[in-house]
Amino acid sequence: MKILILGGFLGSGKTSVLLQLAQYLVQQSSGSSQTRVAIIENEIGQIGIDDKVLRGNGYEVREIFSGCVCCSLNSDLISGIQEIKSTVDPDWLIIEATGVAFPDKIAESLFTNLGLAARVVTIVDASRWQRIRIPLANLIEGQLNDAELILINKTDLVADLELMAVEADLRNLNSDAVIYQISGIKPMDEGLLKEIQHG
Ligand SMILES: Nc1nc2c(ncn2[C@@H]2O[C@H](COP(=O)(O)OP(=O)(O)OP(=O)(O)O)[C@@H](O)[C@H]2O)c(=O)[nH]1
Ligand SMILES: [Mg+2]
Repeated sequence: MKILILGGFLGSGKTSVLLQLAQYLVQQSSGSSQTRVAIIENEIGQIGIDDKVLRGNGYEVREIFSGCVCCSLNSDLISGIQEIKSTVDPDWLIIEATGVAFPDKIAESLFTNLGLAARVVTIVDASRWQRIRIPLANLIEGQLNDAELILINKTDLVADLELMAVEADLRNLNSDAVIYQISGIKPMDEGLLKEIQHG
């Protein structure tokens, strides 16, 4: 079971990316062996995904609700993941973290509690970056920790010069990650989807 954690601030585009990625992974299935993708929506408030749409498309959907960001959310997640592993045991598990979670902490907790390795992909809303960068510095910077991929989203809403500034800022905060610019409302580049698939 390959595990991917999608992190990023509220409304940054996690669900938009997740749906495209899940669809891509299912479509990559070869011959008789269908690639099975399970999704965990670790939401605080609204459910971002209509599970009725997803069923019948080869997805397994899991929704976990919690009012608490750190502890109870974490324990719900861990037991939810354990259950998915022992029942569905999908090829892929994609976890959409809440917009106020630290995805690296989730990865750490998965490893400590279940011995499972997870990769972190963090999505950044370019159109709101300048506004939240300083006021939410702890959260924003923490969400970039250990991200192997950073997707700068909503590039359609931002001028090139501002995008360059956002990317430079991100590069300062995480010098190891591969950074892509995307627009979650458009079809994602196949090269990027492959990169996420193969790491
Ligand atoms: N203009 C524009 N809108 C986008 C883009 N990506 C996502 N959106 C819109 O932004 C809103 C939030 O996108 P989601 O994919 O739901 O974001 P999210 O991170 O899952 O949001 P939460 O789960 O609520 O934290 C939706 O209305 C999307 O249609 C983009 O690249 N450009
Ligand atoms: Mg969402």
